[in-house]
Amino acid sequence: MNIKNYLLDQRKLVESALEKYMLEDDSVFSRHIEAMRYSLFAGGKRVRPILCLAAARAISDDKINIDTVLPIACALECIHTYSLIHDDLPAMDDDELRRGKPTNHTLFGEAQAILAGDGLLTHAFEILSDSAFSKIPDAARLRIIFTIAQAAGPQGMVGGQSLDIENEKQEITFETLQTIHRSKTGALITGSVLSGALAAGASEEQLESLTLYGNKIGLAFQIADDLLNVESTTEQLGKAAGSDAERGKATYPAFFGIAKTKTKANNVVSDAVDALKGFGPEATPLRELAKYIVNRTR
Ligand code: GRG
Repeated sequence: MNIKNYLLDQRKLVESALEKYMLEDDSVFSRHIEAMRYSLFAGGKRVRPILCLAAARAISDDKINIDTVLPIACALECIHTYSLIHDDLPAMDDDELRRGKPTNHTLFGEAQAILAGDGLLTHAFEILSDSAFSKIPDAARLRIIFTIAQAAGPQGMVGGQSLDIENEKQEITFETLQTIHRSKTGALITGSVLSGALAAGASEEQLESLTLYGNKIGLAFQIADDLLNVESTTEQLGKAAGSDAERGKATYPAFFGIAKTKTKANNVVSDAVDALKGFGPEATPLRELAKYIVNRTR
């Protein structure tokens, strides 16, 4: 399998679905919608929606109608984009560059950027709960909504962000670092995998394996992000490089050094691939995505 071509293909699929499920900026709310669209279509890697689609295919490759999973994939990208807009605000990381472009608040102002994030988060749940968007049975849809809300909320991504901010410039234990990674970054990644699997009718046993897979790739993703922050340039990343050290953030490289961190990242990816041993060739994209997550260059 050629992961490069696969990613290009899947990104195209996600982009056109986002066009379908995102609002047009032609109403009285055009400034707000323009601000949401600006960040949503600024060229993200679309890792979370792609994981969601790949997990659905790993459960039911031959029977799944991917059109039923695309609204979920789009909702995940809306939530992820909101988190980036808010993360870049002066009150948080105060960044000027994201996805290679000026951050939302530098163009639209802080108030509109906060609202763009709020709008994207809320619109995600509008997409997920609108029965017109999806043919998934209501009981499964409710469980998907719960899974995503839990992943994005106070005991997931938002909680992790709070913990991260609370601990900035402080000596923290490795255990706290792991909790921050698991919640801030890992929760939405695992939620993306699980929501796709639920849409395809996964069994409890399959969900258990995919939870382990998601937790491992979530950790691998954050370790890779920490490494890129040290080793890449702002130009390559499309966001500020070297910012973790500047802010005195605890990271894997800060704890273990670069070489040991790379070994750890590769071990975590092997664990992720092992978690899929109960699956056949239909899970090949999930296995390749795990490797891509640590080998990516941005
Ligand atoms: C509720 C006020 C308020 C703020 C919430 C939750 C939150 C702000 C921020 C946390 C989100 C965050 C920055 C997580 C770190 C995860 C991470 C490495 C994000 C970058 O993801 P990529 O590399 O980005 O997938 P692209 O641009 O490719 O989509």
